[in-house]
Amino acid sequence: MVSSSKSKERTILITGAAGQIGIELIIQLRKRYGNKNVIGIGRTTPPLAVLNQQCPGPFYLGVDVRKMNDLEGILKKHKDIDTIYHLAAILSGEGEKNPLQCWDVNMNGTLTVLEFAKKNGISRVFIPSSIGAFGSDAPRQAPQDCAMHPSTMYGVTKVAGELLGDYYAKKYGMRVRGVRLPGVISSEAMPGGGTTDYAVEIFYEALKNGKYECYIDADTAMPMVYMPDAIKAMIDLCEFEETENKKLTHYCDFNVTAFSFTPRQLAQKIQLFIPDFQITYKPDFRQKIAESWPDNMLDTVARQEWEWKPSFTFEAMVQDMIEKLRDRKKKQEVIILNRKGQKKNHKHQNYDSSFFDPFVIGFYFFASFFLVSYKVKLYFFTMRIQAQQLLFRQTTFHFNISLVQHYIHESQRD
Ligand code: AKB
Repeated sequence: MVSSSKSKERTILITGAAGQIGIELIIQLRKRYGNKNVIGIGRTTPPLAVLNQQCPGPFYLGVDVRKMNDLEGILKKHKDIDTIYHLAAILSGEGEKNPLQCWDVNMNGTLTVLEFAKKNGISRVFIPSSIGAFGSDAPRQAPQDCAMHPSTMYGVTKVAGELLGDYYAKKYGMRVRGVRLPGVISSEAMPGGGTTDYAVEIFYEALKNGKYECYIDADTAMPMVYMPDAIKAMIDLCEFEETENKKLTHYCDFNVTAFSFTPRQLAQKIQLFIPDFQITYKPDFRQKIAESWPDNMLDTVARQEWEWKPSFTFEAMVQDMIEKLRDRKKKQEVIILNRKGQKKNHKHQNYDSSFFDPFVIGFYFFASFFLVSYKVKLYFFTMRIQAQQLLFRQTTFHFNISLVQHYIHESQRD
């Protein structure tokens, strides 16, 4: 699926590797360079079960990209790291809820990763930017080069991230590259905290409940790309070898997109597969963010300079998403034998396939066993305490009686 062929051995570090893009990038890179040569890191979220099912390999949790020591700790274990895909970031919607945290994670994370790479001779660094880098003064069809005045903290960090990457490329001769991604639609991991997330959620809700309440207005257009193409863009640009005749004129800010649509247009395409699907609209704070972004991006420079070309059209993406999610839903049918030994099909509503992993089932089994035995132990413990209390009360009672008897006896003697 990625057009350029594997040319060299690599050892690759991916930050934010359990995220929406990270999980699919790590799978593709492991298929290409070998499981043990692609190292995933994240802070708190463990990767989906699909990663271990398809390509098990090194993955470290509890690594903070803002901390040089954390990154050096990983380098001590994997000395040959020569490439970094830095995906750890807080997205636009979440960033507006907590702008300072967004600045901290996105800026200090990017700066630390670049410094870490420079200090340790890791010359290839890929840092994705976003449509969010544009502001409302950009043309509705945003060209490659125009004034960048974003109105979100996420956008501010994306423009600054592009400039920082360019700086390290020019000043230190490092191979820092990046694309401005539009909304990314994917069938594996859910996005989290973005403005374009609706374009993924809608598929899950359409298949699960037949309806969706959209937080973006019916006619607000945003550019989008399907995950396989987004991954292809990232790997292709990172791998692109410049020659005398083919030089890149940009580093970290290539516009890349596949199509643009509104929620209404997406709902109409979904209705071709699920005719009863209903969409309603209840715009929230993300509507303002969406309005401040261009309707589309012009990616002619990426197409000319490193031959970027998406393979999924809007229609093909919708069909593929529906097929993939339907297929996943089918595989999650739990087959339960009834008393007569006949099969009974129960559709499981949860899309997270990890729920049915043998490992997870084992975990549930042991957890229930421990809970039950703990409860039984607690029951006997309470019974014992109650028995002891009874014994104590009885002893005190007898003691008191004998005391009274003693006094009566003494007073009679007197
Ligand atoms: C977001 O919505 O914040 C991201 C993006 C377009 O960068 N998906």
